[in-house]
Amino acid sequence: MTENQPRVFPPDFLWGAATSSYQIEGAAREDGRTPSIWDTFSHTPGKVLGGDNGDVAADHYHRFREDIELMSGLGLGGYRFSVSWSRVQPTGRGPAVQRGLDFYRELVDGLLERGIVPSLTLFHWDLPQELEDAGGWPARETAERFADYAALVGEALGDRVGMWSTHNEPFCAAFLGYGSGVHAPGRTEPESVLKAAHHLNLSHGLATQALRSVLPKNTQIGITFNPVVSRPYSESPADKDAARRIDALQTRIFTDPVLHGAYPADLKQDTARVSDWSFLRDGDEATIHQPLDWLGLNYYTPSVVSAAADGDPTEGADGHGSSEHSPWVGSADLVRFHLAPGERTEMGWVIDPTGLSELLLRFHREAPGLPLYITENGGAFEDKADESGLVHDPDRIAYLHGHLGAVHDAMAQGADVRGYFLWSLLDNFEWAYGYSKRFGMVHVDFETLQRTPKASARWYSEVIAAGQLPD
Ligand code: GCO
Repeated sequence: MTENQPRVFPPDFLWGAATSSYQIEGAAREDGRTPSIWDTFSHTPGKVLGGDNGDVAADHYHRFREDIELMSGLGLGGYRFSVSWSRVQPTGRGPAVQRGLDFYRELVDGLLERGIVPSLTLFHWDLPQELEDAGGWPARETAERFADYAALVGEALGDRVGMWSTHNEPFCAAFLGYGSGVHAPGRTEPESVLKAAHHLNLSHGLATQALRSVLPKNTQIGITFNPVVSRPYSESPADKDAARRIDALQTRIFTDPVLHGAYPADLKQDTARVSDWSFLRDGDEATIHQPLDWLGLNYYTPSVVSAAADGDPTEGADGHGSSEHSPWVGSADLVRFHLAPGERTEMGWVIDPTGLSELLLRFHREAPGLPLYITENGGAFEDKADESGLVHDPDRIAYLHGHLGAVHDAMAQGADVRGYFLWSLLDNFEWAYGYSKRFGMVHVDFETLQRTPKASARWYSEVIAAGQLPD
């Protein structure tokens, strides 16, 4: 793109917004829904800031029609949501609960009536507690139960949903749930992390096969990752190797088997102290390596990594580049995360759109011909409302402007990017941070549950209508 040329997006570019079931639905015990691991975790004292939980959240379960009107009013072309497994299959086994499926049928029909493309994610971390009690993702059987669940949802919604994702960020489910313990179920077992990662991969392959057997042939099936943009703190060999380790542990542990059909050798070497990988059975990698129709990439911030000097505090990460004092698995004594200089969001994540271009171009090269979607990108900022209740959020607008510019840059270099889902449609339950961090382009008053579009929603709506970025 030469200077001063408008940054125009293709007319069929899918402009969307994203949410997830536990973060917005509420209705935690209605119509047959049973506790997920996030219900258990959020009700465990000390696990979530302020003791917040998703019992009510944004009450999307009861207000989804209002939310669809909001989306339509903003001119959104797509809505990425996830299905609550324990709402549609309460024990994680056996028959589906029709009232649970009916909610998603009504949601999808409402979206289609408004010309909004539903993008369905089967799993966004809210595992039925009963399956966790039986071992959770470290247990191979959970992968098999996931395939059954996928078939149930596929049979119920396959006639009206064309875009499916098996998982959202399996890294977080495995590493933060079973390693650092900052996410549900809050376990800190190094080998369980690797078993969970593998069984999440295996469940993706099994579920993709199950979906292919019940869905119309032209259905688009993908998966969503939050690959690390892992940058060495210096050019030293030790720091470069630390960046490689994190790339293996956070990204290639998922993308290599899914995209290329084998786990990376360096990962197995790096984790040999923790596991002999005997949980990996013959044929598993071939099962994981199912043909994909699209790849979802979530991006917020890059990571800066160095070798841990002696006595460095062991630092982990929350999956998006910031560091929290929590043990890594397999490399805890080998890497240190640094918070890069620069402006940062309320999450402490440095704002650096170049990482998004880098990520898109990496997978454009690594998986040529595979359509890419940014399935999450956005920022938490300290929102202030004026006397009329309108939130003026120039920081969020600047964040979105910069990152959409990075998307356009990558597309100008050949990346086949088909759409962008802003995180998030609504302020919502931000996991261990509870409701203290607001990512929504629509403000939610969690007392009254009133929705009020922020200035960023109007800005995004104008970008969608124009099909191009303002200068
Ligand atoms: C993730 C999850 C979202 C988060 C968002 C902000 O990417 O971690 O998919 O549920 O809320 O990313 O952290």
